[in-house]
Amino acid sequence: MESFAHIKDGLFPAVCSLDCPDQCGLLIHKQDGKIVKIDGDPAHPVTKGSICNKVRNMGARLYDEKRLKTPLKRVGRKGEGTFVPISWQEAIESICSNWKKLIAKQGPESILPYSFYGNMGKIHSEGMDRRFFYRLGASQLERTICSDAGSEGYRYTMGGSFGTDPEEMTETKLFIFWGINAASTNMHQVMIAQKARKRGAKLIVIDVHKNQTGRMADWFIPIIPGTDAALALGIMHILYNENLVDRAFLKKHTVGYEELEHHVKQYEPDVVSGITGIPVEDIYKLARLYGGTSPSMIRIGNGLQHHDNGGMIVRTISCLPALTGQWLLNGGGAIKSNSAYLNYNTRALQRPDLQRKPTRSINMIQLGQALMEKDNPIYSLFVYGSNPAVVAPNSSKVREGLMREDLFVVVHDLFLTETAAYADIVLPATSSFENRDIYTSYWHHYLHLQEPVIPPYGESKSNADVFRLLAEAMGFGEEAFKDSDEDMIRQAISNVSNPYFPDVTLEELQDKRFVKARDPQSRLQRLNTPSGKIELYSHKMALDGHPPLPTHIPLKEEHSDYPFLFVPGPNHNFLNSTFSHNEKHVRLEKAPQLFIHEEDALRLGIENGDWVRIWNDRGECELPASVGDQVLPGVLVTQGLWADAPGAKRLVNSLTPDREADMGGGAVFFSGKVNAEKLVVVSK
Ligand SMILES: Nc1nc2c(c(=O)[nH]1)N[C@H]1C(S)=C(S)[C@@H](COP(=O)(O)OP(=O)(O)OC[C@H]3O[C@@H](n4cnc5c(=O)[nH]c(N)nc54)[C@H](O)[C@@H]3O)O[C@H]1N2
Ligand SMILES: Nc1nc2c(c(=O)[nH]1)N[C@H]1C(S)=C(S)[C@@H](COP(=O)(O)OP(=O)(O)OC[C@H]3O[C@@H](n4cnc5c(=O)[nH]c(N)nc54)[C@H](O)[C@@H]3O)O[C@H]1N2
Ligand code: SF4
Ligand SMILES: [Mo]
Repeated sequence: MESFAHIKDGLFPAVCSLDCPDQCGLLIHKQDGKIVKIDGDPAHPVTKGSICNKVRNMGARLYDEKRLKTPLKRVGRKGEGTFVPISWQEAIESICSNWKKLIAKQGPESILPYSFYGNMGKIHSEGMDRRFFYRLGASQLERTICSDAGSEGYRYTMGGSFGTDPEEMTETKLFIFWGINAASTNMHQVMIAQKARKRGAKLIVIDVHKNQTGRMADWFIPIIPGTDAALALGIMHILYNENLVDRAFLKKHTVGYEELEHHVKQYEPDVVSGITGIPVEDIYKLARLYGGTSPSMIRIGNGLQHHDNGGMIVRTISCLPALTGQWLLNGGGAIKSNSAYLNYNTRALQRPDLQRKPTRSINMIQLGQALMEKDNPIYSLFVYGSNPAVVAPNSSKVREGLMREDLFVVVHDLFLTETAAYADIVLPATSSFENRDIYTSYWHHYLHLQEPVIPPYGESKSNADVFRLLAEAMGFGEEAFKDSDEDMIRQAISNVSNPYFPDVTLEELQDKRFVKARDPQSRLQRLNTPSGKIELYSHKMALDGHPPLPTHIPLKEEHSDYPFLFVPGPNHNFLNSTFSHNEKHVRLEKAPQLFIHEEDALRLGIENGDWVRIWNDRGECELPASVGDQVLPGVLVTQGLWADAPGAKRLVNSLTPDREADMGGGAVFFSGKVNAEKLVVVSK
């Protein structure tokens, strides 16, 4: 197989490995064996040569002095961050001798893997690791932190993560960005909309924060957090009442359109206005614009499903395009995630058959609870591709768990993250540019190949290599652990049952670099819902304990003494907590801010720039205020998962709840409540 790792100079193709919908094609410039510049690949059909600043500055991260070069062993207290270098041999022996003892005494379920998508490559994020932990018999991890509530909600309506192809959106006349900060989190979606606007298309943004994306809209609609289902139901009420629905489409392609018509009568615009905070006339204006413009496309974000009712919100919004028959139009419809077009052969890659008996599974958003559990405790945690001490909700509890003296923690990462500071053993990871892997976007429809562009940094190893070493040291003799990355790619892309997956060999992929999923023209003919149609009424939902029709369900009432809903989302220059340790990205992002409405600020005596203490039963933060009309009264917004710093209290997840959303075991980062006061003496 090809590898560019040892070629000293030149221009090499690559793909962005970050957990970002755009999955850009990249061109890597090398001089004297080092990456000197990263550009977009103009040949990529969707991202067309433009990339974000984060990855333009990726070189600073790859060659950051702080990058881990060798395995480390902790010598200081847990959390303190004092380590000494050790050899790989010592590291692997220490992990395996510990695990062998645990397995003999406590059973393999006392070991828990914890990972997410710091690198989206299939082989390295959900390949050899899955094989290893299946074979080990470890507890399984439910990877729900990102989008599971909304994905399940969307699935009830549409049968799976299938939405509009961004390449069709040149035809779109009306874009609704609903709970997505696309200017930061899906920049090519914005570029497509901006191009369409030049030809007269309109852009509406519905959000709880008038951020970068809201400010560029033709119409920004502020909404009270967690009330979006009510708004969608109010739109449906008007669409039915004013005969703006496509009855022929509804009859042919949906089930439950009559029940829905009856059901939405209760969502009178004045009722919906009272729930959402949106004026009645705006609800009419929005419904009429939506009902009167085709093709229209709703880009459903991740933000609005990080709520107690997030599954139902996405379920409800995803019914809208059917009402006006958008799914038959080029550039019409909706997209939450398009990941299912590129579902590959997961059984062949992940080998669930290696598991000898079923094990318990633990929801990753409840890591703190799981680590503090006295019954059948977890005695070892292996973290890779994730930084749970910062990204997981209720982080005080997570850190309390990580402090346990009897918990053996291993962290595999490129940096000594906040989580790694609690580890007994730290392993250095390669970056994605040092590996071979395949990538599938969850927004556009392309499958990509990445060949190694640079050699491994220091003594770092890829995820797959670490699990191969561990398998060998544990004495796992199965052939599955001898497969190379190349073998695994071949297995993942052959015998794929998904009809949209492209018919492609590794050689063809090598030649072309990116290959598109098959055209989903007949999408409506093979919907994967129980009825095979779009389910406006879902019998399956009733069986699963949900209202079968789209419904507004209020957020859980936390303490009534905490008056503010707290929405701590991602920021522009980091990717979750990635880049929060890199000087260049921190400089670009400057500092965190707490957006507060001027009425609330006035009442609390807070002026722009004042430090504010926010707190609840879980924890507290101190952030500088940005006073204005960017958020509604009663809402506080901040952006970014900032790195720990001495004296700084900005770990936003110390305030977020770790309860599950209504569907998919999803996270509810944005449904927490806090109190706020002006801070007179800043502890920083
Ligand atoms: N620059 C950058 N890009 C990223 C990331 C990053 O950290 N930084 N993270 C990546 C990942 S993993 C993901 S999942 C995506 C997430 O990216 P998005 O899908 O954009 O999701 P969020 O930014 O979490 O939230 C989107 C918006 O939802 C709003 N919101 C919150 N609650 C509500 C509500 O109840 N109703 C409405 N209408 N809006 C609400 C927030 O104010 C925010 O503007 O981005 C990816 N891309
Ligand atoms: N308050 C709040 N919390 C949130 C969110 C929010 O909006 N608000 N968003 C949530 C969402 S949507 C998500 S997806 C999660 C994301 O949470 P995480 O998945 O934990 O994402 P990152 O913080 O980017 O951490 C990824 C880590 O993987 C490491 N890494 C990168 N490549 C590799 C590799 O090849 N091998 C190994 N071993 N390590 C690698 C990186 O260095 C980094 O430390 O955060 C969630 N947390
Ligand atoms: S982070 Fe997103 S926008 Fe930036 S290069 Fe990667 S895929 Fe493209
Ligand atoms: Mo995410």
